Amino acid sequence: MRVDDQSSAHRAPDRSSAPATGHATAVAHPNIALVKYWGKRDERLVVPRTDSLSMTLDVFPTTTRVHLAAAAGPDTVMLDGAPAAGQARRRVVAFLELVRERAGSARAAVVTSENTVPTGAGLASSASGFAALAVAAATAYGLDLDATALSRLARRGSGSASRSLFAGFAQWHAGPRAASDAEADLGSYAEQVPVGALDPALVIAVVNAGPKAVSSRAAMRRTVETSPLYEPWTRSSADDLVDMRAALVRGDLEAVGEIAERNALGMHATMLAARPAVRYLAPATLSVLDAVLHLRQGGVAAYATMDAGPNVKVLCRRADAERVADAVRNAAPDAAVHTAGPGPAARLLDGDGR
Ligand code: 2P0
Repeated sequence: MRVDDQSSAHRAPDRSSAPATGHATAVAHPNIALVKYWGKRDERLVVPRTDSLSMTLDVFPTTTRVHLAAAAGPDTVMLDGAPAAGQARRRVVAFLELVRERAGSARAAVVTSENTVPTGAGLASSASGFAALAVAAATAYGLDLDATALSRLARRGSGSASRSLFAGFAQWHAGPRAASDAEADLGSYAEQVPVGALDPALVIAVVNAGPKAVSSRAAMRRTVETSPLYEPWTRSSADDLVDMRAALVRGDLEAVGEIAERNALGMHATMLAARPAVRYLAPATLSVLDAVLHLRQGGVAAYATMDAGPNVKVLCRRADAERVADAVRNAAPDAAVHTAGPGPAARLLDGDGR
């Protein structure tokens, strides 16, 4: 299966001759937003306040298997070899409930998910996780969904997961202000965006792989409710989105990087102004930001973006990635440094619907 063949990549396989066993395995990659998602319009439906735009990575895939039990009962959720507990388990079970409701099924599921990204490190394991779960669960429960419908479904698990369905670059639409829940749900999905000649790399500096002190879900809620900088950021982010799409089509890496960096710093400014402040940036983060400035002063196109954590992702040309990685290692000697390029769409590895 070709990774860029999005029309067929997500469809359940032909079940006409297969036994109805109810199982599927899917793989998805994380994505890093260049125009950020920060704040919801609807918490339950996970509809965002603004559009966002991301690059899917070719590293840190999540592989998720869903196997249906014969009857109703408690779901089993295994994350990285251990039973999921608390909030992590509740989110997966709530997602399965949504799929069961749509499929008209009561069967319990056994979910086994293996991450290769450090969980909770601001590297979007929830994006790859819920994208892979959406593809695997939809297939196992016999829903025949196209990429757009899978994107909407993945969104309900975690907003950024809506973008991980797609290869390369994807825009997640907030959708129009809607009169009903059904309309709001339909209007909010991601789709792949066209890109000109661009050979980008993201050099990822993991300065702290531990779990974050404040979840992004709680942090964005606090920002929306209390930050006086939030509304102005949503307006400038709408402009950033338009500029970003144009820069991507032109293949203008400098412009893509400048827009991504200003959008991310603006997002962090909204959090710093929340009450109480949400501060994810650590001393090592700022050291890497200094190194990025220094690279630019030396003529290397390098631009930083940070998510809900202290880690830094530096956008650059692939040809400059080694040099950028060396500069990052010098600036943050304790950081683990990875280099990623644009990655593939989420896809089904195997599966038979119920
Ligand atoms: C993003 N982040 O656009 C932004 C930038 C973090 C900072 O999407 O509540 O885990 O599950 O929808 O998707 C992280 O938030 O939040 C995120 P929920 P999610 O990538």
